[in-house]
Amino acid sequence: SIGDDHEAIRALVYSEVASTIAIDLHTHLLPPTHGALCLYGIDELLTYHYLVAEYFMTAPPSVTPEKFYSLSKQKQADMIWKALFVDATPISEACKGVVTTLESLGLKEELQTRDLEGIRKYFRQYRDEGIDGAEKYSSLAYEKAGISYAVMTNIPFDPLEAAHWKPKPKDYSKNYRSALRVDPLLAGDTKTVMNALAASGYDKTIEGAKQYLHDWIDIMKPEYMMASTPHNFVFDGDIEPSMKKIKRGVNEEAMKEPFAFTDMTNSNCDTTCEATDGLASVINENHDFLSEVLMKVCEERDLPIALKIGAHRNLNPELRQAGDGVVAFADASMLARLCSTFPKVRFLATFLSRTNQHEACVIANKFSNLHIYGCWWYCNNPSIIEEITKMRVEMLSTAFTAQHSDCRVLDQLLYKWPHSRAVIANVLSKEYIKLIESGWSMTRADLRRDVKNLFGGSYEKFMAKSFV
Ligand code: RAT
Ligand code: ZN
Repeated sequence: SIGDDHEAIRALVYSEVASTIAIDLHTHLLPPTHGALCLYGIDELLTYHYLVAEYFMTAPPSVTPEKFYSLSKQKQADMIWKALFVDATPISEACKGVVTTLESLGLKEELQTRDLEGIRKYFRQYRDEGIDGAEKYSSLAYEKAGISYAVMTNIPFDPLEAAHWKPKPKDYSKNYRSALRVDPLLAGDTKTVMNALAASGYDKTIEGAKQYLHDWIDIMKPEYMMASTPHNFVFDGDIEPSMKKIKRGVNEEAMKEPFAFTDMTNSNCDTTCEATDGLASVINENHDFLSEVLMKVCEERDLPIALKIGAHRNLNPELRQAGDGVVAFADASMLARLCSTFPKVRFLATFLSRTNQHEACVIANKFSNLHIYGCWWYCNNPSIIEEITKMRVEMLSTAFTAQHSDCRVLDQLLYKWPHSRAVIANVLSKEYIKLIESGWSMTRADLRRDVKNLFGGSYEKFMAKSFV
């Protein structure tokens, strides 16, 4: 069994955490067979939306986002490199990530000399080989990061992406698994849903919408369904079925918030909005996509739904993807209502706001159809990962998934995972030291089992459960 020497315990925990093969249960990575949608290389790394947002904090006012986005990706990357890596020290987490990534690829000298062209040259060896090069690079990234597979985000409502699934795609690498992303259904975005149904020849009815999902499930074979909730999402599950004019979609009060949304009627379309014109008789306000379509299909196919709760889209619309933000505090009790209203459905959930994390642990402790995962986006910073992980271990033991990467660019696996592993190992070693000091004896195999659970084992056990 493991001795009580603190340094030895730390070393053991670090080594187990560093070597465990993890599952990355939510990313935006797409396989090399998706062609240009498989993002990798320095220009993609530098134009990651976290870095674009950071760049605009101090960019000269003459560089408007519109101007910036009209430039080639390479030119955008040049500007970000100069501003954040040459004229400043890359000390933020997103910048440090680029440094860690390049270091791990062996580009030390290029880093020392700030040689962006040299870095580009390195990636050219893969680019020049087209899909084969991308496959090679992809395998390298998964192996170096110690990831067995990453779950993608597959959006049928996005025509560019959908084109890669119809006709049926070639087999893609086992490093990738799919997830069917259905935000418009949860947001009550009637317009997008109706357009998608019409474009593929489905009836604009609840049955048509269900069939649409069933067919996409047959095509994509997803691990789970997935959606992020709009910031003003409400779910009042306890109201009488007869009064089921469900308060889905948006909260009127929240809509009066001081932010102006250019596309509010698009993405958070209320039941009364024009998008339902001519359809109101078919799908009306008494139906709702969440209960009648999404939850029903999750039950019928025994598929979990992964929720990302608390994003405030378009905080600064000019910045496009880089302009999405955080809502201070989401109504986490909504998650408890979902878990109890739909007991046959399994929910995976993560919250964007730091202030929701404690409540999330309490809810996970009460509902066995809920699994908490990862530290998302603005919480995916070492200081916050540390406090969240500590709290989760204290409240949930190892029955949660410590991290997911949310990578959009393949190379990011090479920093997001080592950064998170270091923080998690630090938290765990302190907990094991306390436990061993208080008289518990344990073996390295016990430690290995725990670490495995936190990095994907608990997720797979949750995925193997069924309440149907
Ligand atoms: O973290 C991110 O990259 C965000 O932009 C979101 O896409 C988020 O991860 C999401 O899946 O909604
Ligand atoms: Zn994401």
